Amino acid sequence: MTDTVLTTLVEGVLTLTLNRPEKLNSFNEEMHLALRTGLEMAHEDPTVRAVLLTGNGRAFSAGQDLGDRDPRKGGPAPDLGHTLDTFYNPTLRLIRNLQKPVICAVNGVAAGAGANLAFACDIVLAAKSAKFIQAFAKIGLVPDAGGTWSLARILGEPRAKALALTAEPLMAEKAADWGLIWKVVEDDALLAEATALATQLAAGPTLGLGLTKHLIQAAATNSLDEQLDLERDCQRRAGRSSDYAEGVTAFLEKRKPEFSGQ
Ligand code: LHQ
Repeated sequence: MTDTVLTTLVEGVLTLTLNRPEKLNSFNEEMHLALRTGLEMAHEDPTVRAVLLTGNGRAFSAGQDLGDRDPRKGGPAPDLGHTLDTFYNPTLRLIRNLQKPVICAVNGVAAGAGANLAFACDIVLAAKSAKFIQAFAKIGLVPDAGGTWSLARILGEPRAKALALTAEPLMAEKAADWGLIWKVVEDDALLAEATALATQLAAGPTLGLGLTKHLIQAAATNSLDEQLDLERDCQRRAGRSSDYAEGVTAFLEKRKPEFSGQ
C-alpha cells in the first residue's frame, strides 16, 4: 500500500501532500481517510502551528476518483449524499474549524471537489499553469465540497453560476484577479514560496491567528453588532495570551518577537 497522503512536520508546519499522482490525486477512500488523519493531527498536536496542503505530480487533485464507482458494473445507484457526509464534509469542516492557518499550494489542475477543497483553505497560492474546473456539470452532478458556498460568496452569482454551469477551466491568474485565491507563483517557485509562508505563519502568534481566522469566517453570517461583540470576546482572549505580552515586549525592546503559540 502506498502513502496516499505524504506527511511531514518541520518547524511547526504540517505538510500534507496528496499522493496518487497517476490518478491526478483523485480521492479514493484511503486518501480521504489519510487526509482526515493529518487534519485531526493538526487539531490535536500543539506543535503543529500551520498546515500546508499540496499535491504530488502534475495535478493538485481531480476530485473524486470516478473509477471507484463505475456505473458499468451495475448495482443500485450510489448514495452520493452519504459519500459527502462520510468523507468530504468532515474534511471541509476540519479545515474551516482548525484554529491554525491552512495554506494551500495548488500545483496543477484542481477539478471538482479538488478545486473546492482548495477554496476552503485560508490562503491559496497557485502555480501559474494551474487551473480550476467545476467539473461536476460534465458528469451530471452539482458542485460540492463547499463549492457553491465559496463561489457564490467570493465571486457572486454571475461568475459562480457561469463557472459551475459551463465547467470551463479558470486559469490561476484569473482566479487571483477574481479574488478566489491569494496569489499566483511561477511553477518552479510554488512549493518554496508556500513553505516559506507556512513557516512564517507557524512562527506567529498561533492563538491570535486562529482567532483572526474564526472572526473573518464568522463575519459572513454575523450582523455588525454580533461581529463587534465577537471581536471584543476574541480580543479579550488574545490580550491574555503570552504571545501578546511577548509581541508588545519585543516591540518595546526593538527586537524580533519569539512567539510560543500560546
Ligand atoms: C482520473 C480522474 C478522476 C479517476 C483524472 N478519477 N481518474 C463527490 C461525491 C461523490 C462522488 C462524486 O464526486 C464528488 C465530487 C467530485 O469531485 S465530482 C468531479 C470528479 N472529477 C472530475 O470529473 C474530473 C475528471 N478529470 C478530468 O476532467 C481531467 O482528468 C482533468 C481536467 C482533471 C485533467 O485532464 P488531463 O490533463 O487531460 O488528464 P487526463 O484526463 O488524461 O487524466 C490523466 C489520468 O488521470 C487518466 O488516467 P490514464 O490511466 O488514462 O492515464 C485519467 O483517467 C485519470 N484521472 N481524473 N477524477
